[in-house]
Amino acid sequence: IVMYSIKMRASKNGKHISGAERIVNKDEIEETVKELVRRALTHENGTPDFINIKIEEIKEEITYINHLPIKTIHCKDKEEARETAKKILRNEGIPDSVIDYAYEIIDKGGMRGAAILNLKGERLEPDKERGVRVKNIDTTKELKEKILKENLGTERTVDAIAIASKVIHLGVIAELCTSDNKSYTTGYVATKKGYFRITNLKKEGESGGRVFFVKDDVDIEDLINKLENKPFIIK
Ligand code: PML
Repeated sequence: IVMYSIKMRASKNGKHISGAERIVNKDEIEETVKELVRRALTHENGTPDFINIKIEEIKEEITYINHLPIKTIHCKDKEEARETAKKILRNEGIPDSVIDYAYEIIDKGGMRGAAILNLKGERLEPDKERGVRVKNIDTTKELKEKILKENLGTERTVDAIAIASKVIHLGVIAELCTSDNKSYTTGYVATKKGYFRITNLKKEGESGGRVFFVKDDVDIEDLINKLENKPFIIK
């Protein structure tokens, strides 16, 4: 059946406030547009003066994959949380110096997308200010409900599990993420072993960001093209 991608982005005075996307069938378009407009208008970052809604038929075949298993690790403070994340990343063969560089990048904040680091610590994303944005993804209703009902995570987890599951499926070794929302201090590390939510991965008031760790011999153009354009539904 024909599926449609619906993307929303909202801004104020040219500054990004919120964005979201869905992949739905024709019958769900109207309702989904309504839901996304509501999301734009009620965002904690303020009321937008510009909302863009884009609806496109998806021509490419959609890949359906299972979500990474979700585990929450409770840490008492940022120090413990960072050490916990580091251990998980080390287990995937990522050198400490590269992990420290990733922490610098996410703490600096200000990127709309992700930085991409290889194991030598080289940054591979073409636009270092903006980073790479993972697009053309959605989760099934069932997965959304499961995460919220079973208290596996929050609304933010629902969006993040889609990104993490897609990037790991495409061969990214690991992802490190903290929220760009100043008051949301739970972050995560994702590897092929799972999506590990880590509490207190940053302090209240701090910036956030995303880093993807990739192999040195990665075909970066192909990877970025798939991260941005290859449609995935996470179930
Ligand atoms: C979690 O699962 O609670 C961590 C989600 C971090 C999401 C980052 C963001 O705000 O986009």
